Amino acid sequence: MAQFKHSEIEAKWQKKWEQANCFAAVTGSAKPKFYCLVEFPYPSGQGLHVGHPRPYTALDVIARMQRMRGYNVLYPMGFDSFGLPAENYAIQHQVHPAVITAENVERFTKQLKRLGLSFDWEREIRTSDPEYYKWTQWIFLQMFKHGLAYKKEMAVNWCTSCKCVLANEEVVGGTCERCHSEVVQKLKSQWMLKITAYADKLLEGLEHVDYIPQIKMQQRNWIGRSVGAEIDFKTLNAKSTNSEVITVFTTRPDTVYGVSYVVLAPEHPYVEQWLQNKLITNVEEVKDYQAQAQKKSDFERTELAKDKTGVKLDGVTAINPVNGKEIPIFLSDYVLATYGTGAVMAVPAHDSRDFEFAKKFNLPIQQVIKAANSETTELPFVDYEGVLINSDILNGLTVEEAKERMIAYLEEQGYGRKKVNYKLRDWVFSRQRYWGEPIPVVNCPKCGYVALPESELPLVLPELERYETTDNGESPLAKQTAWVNTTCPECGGAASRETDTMPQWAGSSWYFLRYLDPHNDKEFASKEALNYWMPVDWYNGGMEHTTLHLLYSRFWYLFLRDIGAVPTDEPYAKRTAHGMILGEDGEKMSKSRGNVVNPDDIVNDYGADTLRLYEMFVGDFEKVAPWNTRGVRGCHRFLERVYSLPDFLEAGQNVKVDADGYGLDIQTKMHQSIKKVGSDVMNLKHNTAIAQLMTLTNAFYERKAITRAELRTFLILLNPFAPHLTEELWEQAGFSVNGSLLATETWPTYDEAKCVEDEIEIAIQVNGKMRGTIKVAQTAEADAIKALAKQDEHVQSYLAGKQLVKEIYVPKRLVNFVVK
Ligand code: ANZ
Ligand code: ZN
Repeated sequence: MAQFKHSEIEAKWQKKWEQANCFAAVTGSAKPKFYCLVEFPYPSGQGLHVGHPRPYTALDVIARMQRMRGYNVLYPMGFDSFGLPAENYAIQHQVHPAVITAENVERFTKQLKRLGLSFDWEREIRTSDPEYYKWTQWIFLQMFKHGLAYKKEMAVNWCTSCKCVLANEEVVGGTCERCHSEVVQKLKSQWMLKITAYADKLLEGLEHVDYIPQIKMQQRNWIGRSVGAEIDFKTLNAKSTNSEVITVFTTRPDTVYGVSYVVLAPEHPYVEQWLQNKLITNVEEVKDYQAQAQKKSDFERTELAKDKTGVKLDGVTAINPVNGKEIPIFLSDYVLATYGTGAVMAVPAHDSRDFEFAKKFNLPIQQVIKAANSETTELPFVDYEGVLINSDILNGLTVEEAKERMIAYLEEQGYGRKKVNYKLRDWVFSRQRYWGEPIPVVNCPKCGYVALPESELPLVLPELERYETTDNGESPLAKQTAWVNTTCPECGGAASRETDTMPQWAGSSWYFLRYLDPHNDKEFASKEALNYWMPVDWYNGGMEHTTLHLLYSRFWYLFLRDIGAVPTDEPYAKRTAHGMILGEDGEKMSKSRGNVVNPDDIVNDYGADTLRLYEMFVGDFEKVAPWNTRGVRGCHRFLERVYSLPDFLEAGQNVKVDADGYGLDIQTKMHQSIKKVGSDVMNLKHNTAIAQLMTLTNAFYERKAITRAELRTFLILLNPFAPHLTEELWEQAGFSVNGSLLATETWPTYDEAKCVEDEIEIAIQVNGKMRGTIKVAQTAEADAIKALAKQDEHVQSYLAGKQLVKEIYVPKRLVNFVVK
């Protein structure tokens, strides 16, 4: 088998593509546009991971094919270059994070270029460039001016020993990732973005986009819209305070006649007031319980399986507004302070958690719904298929009818109101760190928080000596008094700059817009570029970003649309997700496990084409895939076979061909391959497209001949997967005209009629045993088939000297000769 010199070939063609600038996207071109996007990487110190090429190559294959199909393709790449690791490295080694970031970006760029990805490098962006983050700050200011950015006291993670604020990912098992000291919660005033104002729009928009179903589902669950009611439960004895009425949130107002008690979150503010007013008589018990609850996470508290705990509040009683019943009030940690009203009406007969709680505390269980489709109703009955009983005005109604009826009744009587609740919370948008976008706001003692004038953007990061947060948890910027002290843009008085910076998610919330017009210094992108390119036609990224980056960036875009800054309703028309590449042992790759594969090693040993082909062949795109060195070798061997195909050209001259120049024997396979590769790629089934090309290669090998037209089409089909080797063969075979590139060729077309297999295979049996097969035309008659079968050499040896008793023919499947 011929060996090919992959390093030479790959370097040669990468250079030619760059010289020809053949992957440049042209804004305003008359061709139809196709914007395909992959999530840009954080340029970490470890360099490219073998996981990166999987989505990059998959969309590169699509980009390359779409270009050949006549689209004006935009396939850009950039770097999400603000972030924690560079900053932590800076703290340890006293180097500016910009210096490390630049080095890492350079290494990443080299590695990416070696993979032969058809990015338009002219459009590369880095979120930490002031020319870039000028516009991140600009968008923040628009949000601030529209009341979507505000400050609020929030708990942050505080390392008691490093004396600094930690991001969630730096807290491991309740301790600091770096020094392993205890991490406590500390209240700090933080910038928040009001993403909750966009909850309904973010839900509605999902109706109009083509995202894979899991992504839509996860975003919907994350937003967590619940329709229900708030119901007011008056309390006895609490009259003298302003904590007289407990408001609960329920999605099941239909069950209100089945309420046995009310539960408050242990942190509910009324408890404090009732304690102060000495209404509660079991003070010690209550305080103990509150202290216990504080130690648990929300997750631990709401886990269904967990044993229910709680304490009854002696001295206060609630009244069910619909039937006047007096019911006890409990504290229990299964009710969260941060959701709904922090208070729940408990219906043990129809809610599992209430049921367990009622069993444990011996509380009445009052059934109010009976199953619609069965004689007996087992409690707790939590289904919606039921009919109301023991419920006065609701008796006989279905659950849905009863909900509506009860909400109307509550509103009439002034007992409550319809209410929609969301799980979604506003976005904490402050970090007390250096390596992020400064928040362009000034704090004036007279005017409050004032936006920096747009003419002062970008507000660049000042140079620092040290990058640690201050001892009281302020950003290191706070130490830069010369930078902090400024004048108020509104009143001109002395004021101070905001020293918090934006979170890592800021720059990535709009980067896909900057690619459209990356060098524009007047606007984040021109109207012309936005109108031409938006929306992104295909966006691929990790599932782990579904409820973070993907939701954040939709929020920013929907806001920009509302202020008329972008042209379409949604940023991404289509979203898909890739599975992770695991180590050879099936575990996540990590240094400590020693199962990390370095893409550079694979490119050095086997070439980029092999790596690309392997990562596309390794399995279903959306599933995880363990690394497999044998698989890599298999792909390499396939490419070696391809490299030798031109050896068959001479024999190919004797092949009988059709008008396209395809051999009559292979014509169907050629048309099928063009069709299948094209449609498989658009369905992200790159693996089966490659399998088809392997089958086609086998056919050439079996025949030991290939025609020029067959080779030509084959090279085009394989080009998106293995772009370097195919360019080389294209040139060697003389298909290149005056140095024209395969990358800019036209994708072949197929004839639907010629895709149909016009021959079928018939099995031949003698006395029920398989003795051979024959190929016949779809339309062949039974007699002709039987006659052909008898002539088969192998079959003849079983018939010789025997008496033929019977000939059985199963149409289109088999012939069976019964002999004696
Ligand atoms: C009475 C009831 C009866 C309920 C019944 C359910 C079934 P989602 O869908 O998640 O919005 N709930 C309300 N606030 C809560 C809080 N802060 N912590 C824990 N649970 C809370 O769930 C809403 C339901 O969860 C509400 O409806 C309430 O229990 C409970 F047969 O009210 B329900
Ligand atoms: Zn002022």
